[in-house]
Amino acid sequence: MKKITRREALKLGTLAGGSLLLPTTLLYRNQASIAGTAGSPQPTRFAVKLPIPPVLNPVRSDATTDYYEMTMKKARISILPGLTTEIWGYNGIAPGPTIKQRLGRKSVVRFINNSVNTPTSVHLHGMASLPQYDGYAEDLTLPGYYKDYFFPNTRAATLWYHDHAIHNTARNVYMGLAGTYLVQDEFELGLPLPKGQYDVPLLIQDKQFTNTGKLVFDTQGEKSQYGDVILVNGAPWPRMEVGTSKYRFRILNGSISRSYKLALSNGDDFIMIGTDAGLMSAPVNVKNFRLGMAERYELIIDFSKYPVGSQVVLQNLGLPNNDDYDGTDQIMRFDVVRSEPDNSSIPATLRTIQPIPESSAVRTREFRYERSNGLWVINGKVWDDKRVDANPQLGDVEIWRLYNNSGGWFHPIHIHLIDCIMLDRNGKPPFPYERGLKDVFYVGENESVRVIGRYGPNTGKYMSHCHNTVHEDHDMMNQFEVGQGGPSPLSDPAKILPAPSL
Ligand SMILES: [Cu+2]
Repeated sequence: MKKITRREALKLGTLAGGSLLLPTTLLYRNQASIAGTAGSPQPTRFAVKLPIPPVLNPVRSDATTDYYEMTMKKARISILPGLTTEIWGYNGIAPGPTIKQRLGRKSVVRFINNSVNTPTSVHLHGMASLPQYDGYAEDLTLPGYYKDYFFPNTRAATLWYHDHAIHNTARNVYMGLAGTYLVQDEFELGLPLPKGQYDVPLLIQDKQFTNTGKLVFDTQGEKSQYGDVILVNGAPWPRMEVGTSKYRFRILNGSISRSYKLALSNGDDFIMIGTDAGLMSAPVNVKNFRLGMAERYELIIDFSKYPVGSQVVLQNLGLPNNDDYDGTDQIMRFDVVRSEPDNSSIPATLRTIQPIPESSAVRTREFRYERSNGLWVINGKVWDDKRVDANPQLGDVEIWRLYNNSGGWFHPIHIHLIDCIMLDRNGKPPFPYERGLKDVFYVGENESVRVIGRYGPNTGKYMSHCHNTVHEDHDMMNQFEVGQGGPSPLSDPAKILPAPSL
């Protein structure tokens, strides 16, 4: 990632013309020292309670399938105290409602494009959906129309749904079009891990606001979108009241361009239990971990070790190039407020993950991610929906080497459809916490990673791209085609129908 100097960061802000009328709960950073410029209004940290997005109920269910409905619409909500902010949200909230599903049941989600005034495409990130339900970038649903998406729920994992419209993914996700989608299975529910209110999704994002509360979307010339306010589940630097128990957190980086290096303020360990595609084979303790955009990690924090009255801050140690703003070094705070028994435990073995031996790979492909002549390119090329860059046959095991020769940028690379295992990073073993099934691979500055995966279970065209969605939009994305003759990734136009009047 390119370093942003403080001066450049301040330039992203807006003129502080209305500063005399500020709500008293907001402070404008550097207001006194830098005449005429300011960052976002800065709310008091840890003042608001962590919101938990509502779980969406199906509109109906039958023996095999649950049917859901979500409407993408503009809404004005309060994010910063005393100000209102226009967002584009699924059902008018950001993050959108959580879908909770069981392995093996099917979902049909009717995504209605109502008032966002832009074409949309919805990707359920982490699901092996058929090509026409995978949120292909050109498979657009126009305002006033809806599309029914079919999701097979074949993996127990923390997934997320978000917009994937060609050239506008970053803006649409930034404006709020993202939400959590959980799939659980009987096996996992049978483990003694923390459950119910002790199983908490944390969707982390950074945003920038004007002094009137408007979201600022500025990619600095199609490079990156950074914010100076950290939101968790939509609330700025929230506080969560916890008991003396173990909690399971499902952490998702839903930011556009910012990665994090998370740690606890008391120096204690996280107990990592899951990666993008579900539980790891065994828990592993780490002091901190790197979290690229779209990556998910599941972890346990054991608050039974702390006396009531303790406060533990979830910190962002950042990366060398990631120290652009004050305040982004903190994410949220946990306040231990009550003593309670804890019946949960962490099994030494979580699940069996079938290894994919390197010897089973039938070929290796190489993908170079770089900036060239002002464009984000893969092997020198920008996105072209007519071009296919890899054609594994159904069931083939392939090794992909993803590499980044630049010291100035990092690229979290997302491969749709399949889950892979990282073989190595710069020839060395992956970090202990990333040794699970994953669909996003953090390719850091001057890094090369090798990932192995089996292509299937579907045939057809699927995208692969950088999950800095600004890079993805302009145009660090390509596609592979599994087997031959799979369905088109484009919807049958007859199946995109006018939206019901609302
Ligand atoms: Cu990138």
